[in-house]
Amino acid sequence: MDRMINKYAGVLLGSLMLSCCGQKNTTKEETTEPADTDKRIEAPTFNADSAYAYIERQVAFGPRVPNTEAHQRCADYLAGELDRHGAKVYVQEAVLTAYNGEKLKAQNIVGAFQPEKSRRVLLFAHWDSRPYADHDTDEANHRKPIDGADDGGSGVGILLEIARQIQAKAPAIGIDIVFFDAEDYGTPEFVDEYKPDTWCLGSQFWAKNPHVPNYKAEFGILLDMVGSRGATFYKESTSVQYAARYVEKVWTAARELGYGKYFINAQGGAIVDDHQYVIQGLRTPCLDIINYDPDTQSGFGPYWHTQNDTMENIVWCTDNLVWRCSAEACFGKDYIA
Ligand code: AHN
Ligand code: ZN
Repeated sequence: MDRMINKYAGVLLGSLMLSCCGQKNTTKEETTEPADTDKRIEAPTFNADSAYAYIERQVAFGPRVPNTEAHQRCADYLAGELDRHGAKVYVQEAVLTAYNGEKLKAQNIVGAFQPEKSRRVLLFAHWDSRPYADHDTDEANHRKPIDGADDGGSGVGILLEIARQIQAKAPAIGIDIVFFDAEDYGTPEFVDEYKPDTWCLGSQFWAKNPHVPNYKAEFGILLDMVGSRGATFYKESTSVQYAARYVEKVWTAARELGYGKYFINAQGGAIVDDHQYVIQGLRTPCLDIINYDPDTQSGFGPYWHTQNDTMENIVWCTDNLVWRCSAEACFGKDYIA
């Protein structure tokens, strides 16, 4: 497992590294930063067991459903971890209205690394878990919350490990890790009337009210359901439409690192997800790395929105590819160890 999770996350960090290369520096601060060089620096090492443990910790709180004690305790844990890893932490509280009128006490949790840097990359995932296993084959489970080991837990787990590595190897650019709340409280399948914009409530709020005024990032990467056995990542359509250049960097980095069988060189469907709202609200190009298979019924894993979204699926067979690809795409030659 250790070796596997390493490769997986490596793709993420790897991708991150490539994306910043070769861009013109325009602001005063940027001109003082090191220019591109040919020196290629290894992505920070990624500890698989550490990322796995971060997912386990989240799941151990119980389903992180807004307005529950498990949710609050997990929020405190996540903010504490980002702080421990050296980020400036913002906890953005908001009361958001769910599809059924319920008021959700939501918290977007932001860790800003080197907040003084003007060149920034945004890494994000949702941290809440779905209150309904409404895709479960057993109807009796439809109103039960899910563990969300993969759906929520995995992206956050990888990003916490990335946070730990950022602290260890301070990159030359600023990085913001954002954990969005209330992503997964969207209109359940057992409700007939479809209401638009009921998913991604936390990111919708943040995109209108970023944690700092005039927040800007060069690009963003969303991790959603990135930890399960046999995950495949197609080029999500909205990502291709608005962030094609970064999609290419991530998928190229993955291919070059030998993970082409996970990062499929083909377009998948458009998915309503947090990146869409960040793209719309902030005009920041964002891409969604999401486990998606066009040949399955829902497009997502068989455990998706069921009682089976548990730690058992988190085997990291896809190695650390998400981490390494993103690091290479994002930090690239700008990454200074
Ligand atoms: C919808 O199913 C509408 N969006 C997928 C976004 C999602 C839900 N990601 C995780 N859970
Ligand atoms: Zn979900």
